Amino acid sequence: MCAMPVRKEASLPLSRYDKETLKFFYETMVKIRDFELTVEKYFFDGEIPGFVHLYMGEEAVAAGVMANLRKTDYIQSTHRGHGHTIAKGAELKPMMAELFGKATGSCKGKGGSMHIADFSVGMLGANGVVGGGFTMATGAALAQKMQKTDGVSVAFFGDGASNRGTFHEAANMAAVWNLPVIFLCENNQWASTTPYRTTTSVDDIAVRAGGYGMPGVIVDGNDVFAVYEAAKDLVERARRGEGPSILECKTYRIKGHFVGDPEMYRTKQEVQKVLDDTDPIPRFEQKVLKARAMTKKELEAIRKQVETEIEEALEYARTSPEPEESALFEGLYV
Ligand SMILES: Cc1ncc(C[n+]2csc(CCOP(=O)(O)OP(=O)(O)O)c2C)c(N)n1
Repeated sequence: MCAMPVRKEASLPLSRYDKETLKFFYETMVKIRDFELTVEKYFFDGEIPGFVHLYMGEEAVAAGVMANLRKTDYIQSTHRGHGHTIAKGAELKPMMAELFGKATGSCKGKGGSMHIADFSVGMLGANGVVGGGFTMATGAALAQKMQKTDGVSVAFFGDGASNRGTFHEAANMAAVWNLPVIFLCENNQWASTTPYRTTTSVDDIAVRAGGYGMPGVIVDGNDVFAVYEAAKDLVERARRGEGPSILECKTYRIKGHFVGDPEMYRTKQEVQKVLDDTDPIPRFEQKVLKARAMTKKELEAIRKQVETEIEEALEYARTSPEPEESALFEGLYV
């Protein structure tokens, strides 16, 4: 029997959250937003090479999920990977340097935005191949199971990627082998220029969980509390050996598909409406202030500290050396 997915809302009162978790949510979301605003500027200025996809608008997903993960857990990211990398705990200096293509970057300047990785924090890689992460996260989860750790793997993916064969192959295998993997859909309503419903046969991606005999959960992905609580349940059940699941977070990307996208496929009003109504950062601020869970002063202090960190990362990246020509063939399998 195929179970239908469950829709969940945040239900814990804010008084049940400790200060550290609240700070993690805010700091992570603001860090992602500010990091990317900086990246966007320097890409337009011509200092950042390559191709850049921004995560802005989807910050609550990365922050809510990663608050449940340990450094030793694994994540597989997408082509839109800055948010995942920051939230998993990567340092900003080597990250920024990577985007600038510098020798001090986390991948020595060879990965750039779309192929950034940081194994030291369990971030196994962003990926230019849409749907390329499902099978790798499933493989990582197989390793975790065989090594008898209680670690989990999370495969982030977009709504567009859910229509690739790799999603279905990995979901089936993860279910058959009862692996500790969470398939984490960031349904941002668009796959490049294509609206969700044009290419996808169902209203909710999480419906597909039933076809593989695993639980599916749907949350408002712009509410960090809802994401956190739903991810917590699924991560804990995976750690207990109860197997894979799908969590679908309904969200929205507020910038173009890539930096420089003329965005001919949607109106400015559509984007503005999301910014006005559901942008996860002001939403968080309003909620914690209203509940007196954090003060304006505390929020301001976090913003200031993030600003400084990003300035330092930028300075580091801009003043770092380019990779040597001799490094071209290092790190290759031959
Ligand atoms: C296998 C493959 N097919 C097509 C592309 C081109 N492409 C890059 S991003 C993208 C859309 C992906 O949409 P989605 O998975 O919803 O992620 P989002 O961009 O919305 O975050 C496509 C089709 C690609 N990079 N890889």
